[in-house]
Amino acid sequence: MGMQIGIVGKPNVGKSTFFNAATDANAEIANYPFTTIEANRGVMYVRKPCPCKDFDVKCTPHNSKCIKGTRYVPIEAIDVAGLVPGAHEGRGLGNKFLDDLRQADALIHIVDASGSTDDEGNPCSLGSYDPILDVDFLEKEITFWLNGIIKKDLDAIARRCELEGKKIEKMFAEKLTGLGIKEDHIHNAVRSINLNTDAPSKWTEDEVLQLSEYIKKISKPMLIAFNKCDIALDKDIAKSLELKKKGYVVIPTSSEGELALTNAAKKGFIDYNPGSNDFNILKESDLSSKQLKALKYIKSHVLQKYGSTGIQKCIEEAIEMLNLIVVYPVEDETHLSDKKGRILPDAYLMPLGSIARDLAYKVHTDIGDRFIRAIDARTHRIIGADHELKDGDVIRIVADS
Ligand SMILES: Nc1nc2c(ncn2[C@@H]2O[C@H](COP(=O)(O)OP(=O)(O)OP(=O)(O)O)[C@@H](O)[C@H]2O)c(=O)[nH]1
Ligand SMILES: [Mg+2]
Repeated sequence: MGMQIGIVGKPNVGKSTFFNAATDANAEIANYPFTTIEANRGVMYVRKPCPCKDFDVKCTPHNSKCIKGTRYVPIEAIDVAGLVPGAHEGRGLGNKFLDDLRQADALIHIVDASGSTDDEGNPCSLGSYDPILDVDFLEKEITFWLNGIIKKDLDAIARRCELEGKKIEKMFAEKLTGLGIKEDHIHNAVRSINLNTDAPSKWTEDEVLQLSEYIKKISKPMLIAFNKCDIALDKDIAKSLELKKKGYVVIPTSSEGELALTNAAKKGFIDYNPGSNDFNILKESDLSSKQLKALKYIKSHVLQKYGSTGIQKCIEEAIEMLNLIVVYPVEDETHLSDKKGRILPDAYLMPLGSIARDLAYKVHTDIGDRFIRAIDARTHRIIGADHELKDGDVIRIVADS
């Protein structure tokens, strides 16, 4: 299963706009809360230097794209319904929508930095709502949601631990695998909070909440997209400093700007690459004065002011936060091809620390089970199952037939 990034936030902040701008999808966008009810899924792309350059070959990507030597590696995005204060208790569209985030490996929290939506996502006048408030509320909702999941299982788990002598870390990890939690995560949490593993039924509410907080930090790392930066007042954008001081990564974004630019590029009006700090107008005569004005506004109020629309930067920061590397499996290390003769066909995102055997399992369970050895196509060296992979590795797996 691949990696997934959740796009979260209160209603009407631009989650679906961000999602459409980042993915190529066409989710509904509107200026009122709860436009999105069912989650939208799509594919975003992370940019990496394609190994085709180093090997001086022409690649034929299959699961990804290569444009002028830059590989666009896929990662799934999920755009969920807006969350309001009390969502974990079922307020707004509530709990089910938090459950859409179970599989997410990281979260991009879309905040309306322009302060033009209130705590429930209703439109209000520009700059009248403090965007900082959104951050604390969302953290709380996610912690309480996880706390609910943990508490629900705790009684049964505690009983079995105490009666049958089962290990609490192991049982919890099994319960929470769907959240990407591993046994050593729980082990570290239990140690740092100083929980008594022999008597989990005696853990206090507060201790369980601390455990939830800890689990949230490791299982749902979050970065903040300070969205609507195209209209946000400088006094509100400046508040990102407060958040940075607290340790958050904050990126100013204009999802609407990115969407406008990618649409204009698709129609051939402009030459623009996502992530770039500029674009060229190709056919000025084809543009209405309104369109021209909008493009110029994005150039001066977004690209020149913030260096980009921020969308690509968010995706890349999320990958950074997750410590992911990109690895290219091939079946023939001389031609760098698969059975069908495609050159450097697939690019996989994997956690830093992954070993050759992990890659084999990612290609196919069967290949993992029958792993004999691997070959590093860059060095032609034979590597073993436990060899740690590096970013950009091109690897042939040899499996027993
Ligand atoms: N100025 C500006 N407006 C934006 C931006 N991003 C989104 N909007 C506007 O904000 C409103 C809400 O956008 P959506 O993408 O539907 O927001 P959402 O968070 O998905 O909303 P729900 O699905 O209702 O929770 C729309 O009117 C968008 O056009 C932005 O970067 N700048
Ligand atoms: Mg939406």
